[in-house]
Amino acid sequence: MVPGEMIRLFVAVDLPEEVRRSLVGLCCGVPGGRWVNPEQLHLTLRFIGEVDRALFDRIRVSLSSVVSPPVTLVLNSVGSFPPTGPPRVLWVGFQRSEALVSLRNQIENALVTAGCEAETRHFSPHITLARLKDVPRNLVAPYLAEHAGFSQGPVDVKEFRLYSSLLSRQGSRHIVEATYPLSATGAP
Ligand code: 2AM
Repeated sequence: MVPGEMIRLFVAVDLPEEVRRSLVGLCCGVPGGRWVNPEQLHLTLRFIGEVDRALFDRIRVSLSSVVSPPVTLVLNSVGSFPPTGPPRVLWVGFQRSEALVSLRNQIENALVTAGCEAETRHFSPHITLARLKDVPRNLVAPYLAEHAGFSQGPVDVKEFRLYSSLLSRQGSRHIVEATYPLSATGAP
């Protein structure tokens, strides 16, 4: 990073190859959908946004204080957002996991300790499959009906990552900035 430059960050969980492969099977069937690149399918735990070098360094260090056992996730729904009006996002959702919420809360505390502003938005774990623009709800309904029975897992999550995101006209590129293991004992 050059001095004065800002970096766009988020914290996420990556998915095992076999899960991503099953998600790729969901990535078609809505005309006009901009489907996420299969390598970029992930579960965002916290979007941080643009930060400067000093805050970036504090975030990297602070996230290493997160102590959590591995988390088991079950993917169990396919939906769209927002609930009314034209749909903008197609997503896969998860069975509620207290362990995931606890991990997310620890990450939030670590980020606030580092100097980030607290997140006020509700945590709604999902994997974005596609972004939609001007796609009417009646084109999305058959897709949602077709995939209503989707489920995948359990999936063991053994680490989370700090990512940077480079935006360009071709789309975004995600770069792993740090990886944080989850361990039952708290030791790496
Ligand atoms: P999404 O999964 O809901 O699309 C990298 O861009 C990740 O950060 C994406 O997974 C995206 O969430 C999330 N993200 C991007 N911009 C965001 C914003 N303004 N608010 C919340 N999350 C955002």
